Amino acid sequence: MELIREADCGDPVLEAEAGALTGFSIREDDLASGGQYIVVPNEGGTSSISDSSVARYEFLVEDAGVYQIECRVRAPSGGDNSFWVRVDGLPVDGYLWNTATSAENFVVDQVNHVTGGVVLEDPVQVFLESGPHLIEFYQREDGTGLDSIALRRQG
Ligand SMILES: [Ca+2]
Ligand SMILES: [Ca+2]
Ligand SMILES: [Ca+2]
Repeated sequence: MELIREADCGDPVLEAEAGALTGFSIREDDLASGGQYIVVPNEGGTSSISDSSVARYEFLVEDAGVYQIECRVRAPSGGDNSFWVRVDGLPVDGYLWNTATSAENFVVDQVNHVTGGVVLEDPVQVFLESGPHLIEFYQREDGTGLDSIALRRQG
């Protein structure tokens, strides 16, 4: 796992490219935070969670509380805009995060859980104790890009 830096607001932020990456491509982009982002390669999407296609991040939470997972994404279309996301291994099948899309730019979006058009949670909120936490992004649709990940404390 990689270093943790503090955002201006005090919430932890990680660059997507700084994670423990399996099966992702790293791309250079002047518009990306840190100059790079990761993307699911063509034909890299999968129909279920797989340990051969995952990006893992360890966050060190200082203050226990309810958090949202706010990310910068690069998702050009509805065919390039989803991951399964797990927090400390849960849910086992992952939150199905359908990200915001933009043809040209990186956009900020919070992890949600939308299955079969049904919104189960938007945004997902998780209670985190102080200490280390593992957040995993599993490939689902190829072409989906992830730039940075932040934990935003809600209370
Ligand atoms: Ca989609
Ligand atoms: Ca795609
Ligand atoms: Ca980045």
